[in-house]
Amino acid sequence: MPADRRLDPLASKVEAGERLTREDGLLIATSEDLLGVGRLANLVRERLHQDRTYYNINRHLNPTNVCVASCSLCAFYVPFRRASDGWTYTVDEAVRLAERDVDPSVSELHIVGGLHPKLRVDYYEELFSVLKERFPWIHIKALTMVELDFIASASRIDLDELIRRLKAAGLDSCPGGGAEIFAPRVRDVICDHKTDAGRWLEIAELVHKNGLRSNCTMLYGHVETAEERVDHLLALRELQDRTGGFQCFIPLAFHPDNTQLAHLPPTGGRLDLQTVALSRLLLDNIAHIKAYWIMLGEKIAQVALHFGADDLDGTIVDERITLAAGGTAGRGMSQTRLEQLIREARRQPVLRDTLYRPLAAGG
Ligand code: V47
Repeated sequence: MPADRRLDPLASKVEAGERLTREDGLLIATSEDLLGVGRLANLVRERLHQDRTYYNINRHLNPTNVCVASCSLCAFYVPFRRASDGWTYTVDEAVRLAERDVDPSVSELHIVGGLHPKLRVDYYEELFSVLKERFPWIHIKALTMVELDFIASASRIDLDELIRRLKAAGLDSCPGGGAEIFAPRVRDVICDHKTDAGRWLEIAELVHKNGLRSNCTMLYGHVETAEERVDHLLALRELQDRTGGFQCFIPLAFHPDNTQLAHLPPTGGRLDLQTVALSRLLLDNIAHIKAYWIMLGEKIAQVALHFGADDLDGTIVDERITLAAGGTAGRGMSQTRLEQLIREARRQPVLRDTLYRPLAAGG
């Protein structure tokens, strides 16, 4: 693979800490020189975090897979008219599942699910407050911008009120899902009828204004172009300039199995690594880039620690979204294995909480 000399001017910019442009982004996204791109992203990663690589001890909880959105990208949902084929937990059932999975070492519950018209604000208020009562130390990272949008309208309240009430009940931050790709052309194909890009960004801004941090994501490797990937990242960068509320970006590798887009091939390691690097280089105002091992697989996630990523996500245990779409990485990983992967990559593991504060290891 010959070195791409067109990256040379970018190297000077990256070394000087200058912001990259849309054209720079396009060059990075389309360059044949994967290692050249990776080297640049690694410079930024090491400037920000040296060898540190973050992970957490977390658990996932999906209160329902019943969803009115029917996105073609998704293998997780059951449509509302076939609700009995899916699951919708009562608050008691959801708390029992959490009791099965949570022990004192777990610092975060990641709670997301389908858009179920009967699960309104009072359900989530009760769920979060009972979970907080039961596990007072736990950080509740729950509900994407798309879910917040839906719950507010199903509950006939405005988003400000929804966020205030959920926060009072125990919501601590929001995950980054549902952003997909912002381009309307792509949304029409992969997630028609869902909260659009402008609204996703507006709600993220509102979440940040209400004092909650959130993450952000991009689902890549389906029908989007390199331009659409770059523009998605630039829209996130622009919002972050205004709010500073995103703490982490997660590139999500599309898994086609059992979706309406099952004819598409899964992503390859090259696109995975180039997208991690592109994200690190363009998102100069977001501190952390997560190589989500469940979607990337252990090995690509590990190598991504040299292509711009500084976080592997967590121990997880019961992940259902990727599993439904043919994910083969497994559903959970031990703390020991996460640390092994990080050390074998010649990086230093740092056990963190959701807000990236280091925790004493050995839990
Ligand atoms: O919103 C759905 C995506 C997201 C598929 O914030 C799919 O820390 C691939 O957002 N193939 C959920 N992706 C996952 C997510 C996430 C994961 C880990 C950490 C955080 C965080 C957020 O997964 C969905 C959607 O964008 N998704 N179906 C699929 N077939």
